Amino acid sequence: MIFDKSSTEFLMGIDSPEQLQKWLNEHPAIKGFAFIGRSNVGKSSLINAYFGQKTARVSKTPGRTRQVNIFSFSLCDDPEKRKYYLFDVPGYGYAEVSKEMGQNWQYLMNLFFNYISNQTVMINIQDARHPYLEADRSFFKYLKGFNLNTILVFNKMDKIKTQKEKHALKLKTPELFKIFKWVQQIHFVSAEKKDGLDSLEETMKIWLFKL
Ligand SMILES: Nc1nc2c(ncn2[C@@H]2O[C@H](COP(=O)(O)OP(=O)(O)O)[C@@H](O)[C@H]2O)c(=O)[nH]1
Ligand SMILES: [Mg+2]
Repeated sequence: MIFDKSSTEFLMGIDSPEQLQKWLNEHPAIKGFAFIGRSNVGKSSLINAYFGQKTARVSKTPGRTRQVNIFSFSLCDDPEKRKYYLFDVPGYGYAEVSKEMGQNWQYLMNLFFNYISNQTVMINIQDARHPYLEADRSFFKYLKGFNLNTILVFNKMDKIKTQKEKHALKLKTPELFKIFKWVQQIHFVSAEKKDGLDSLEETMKIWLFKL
C-alpha cells in the first residue's frame, strides 16, 4: 500500500465555475491526480480501492456526481505527511444529459483543465470491453489542448473472459498509443477483482516524484 487511506480527507464538492476557479487559483502547483471517465466506467470503485472509505461515502451522496469532489491524501511512508490532492471529476459522455447540464459540464471542465496545476496527473479510465468509444475519443481531442500528463487505464478486465481476448487487447497497446498519442502510460486493471492495482499505484507514485 502506497497511498495512506487513513489520511484521505474530503475537502469540498464544487459545482460553481467561479468557486472552482477561485479554489484552483488559491492552490497553484499542487500535486496529485484527477480521475476522469465516462459515467459507470468504475471511477468511484478505483478511487475507493486506493483512497478508502471516505471517498466511497462521498461518491454515494446524491448530487455529488455532478461536482468536482476534492480530497487530500498523504503517502504511507512519508514522515512529513505532505499533502497531495485527488479530484473526482464528473463523468463525460452522458447521452441522457440535458443540453443545459451539458453546457454547465463544459464550462466547469474548461475551468478545471485550464487552471489545474500541470503537476496533477490525469487518470483517464475507459472500459476494457469497449476501448476508445466515440465519447472517449472526443474527450481526448478536447483534453489534448491542455497539455496535461495523462495515464490511460482500462478497467473491468475481469469482464473479458478468455485469456486470448485479454492478450489481444494488450497487443493493441501500440495501436492505442497511436490513437491517444500523448498518453504516457497504459494500464489494464479490474477495480472489482483488484487486478493490476499495485502496478498502477506504483506508476502513480512515481509521477508524484517526477513532477
Ligand atoms: N465487473 C466489474 N465491475 C466493475 C469494476 N469496476 C466497477 N464496476 C462496477 O461498475 C459499476 C459502476 O462503477 P462506479 O465505480 O460507480 O463507476 P463511476 O460512475 O465511473 O464512478 C458498479 O456497479 C461497479 O460495481 C470492475 O473492475 N469489474
Ligand atoms: Mg462515480
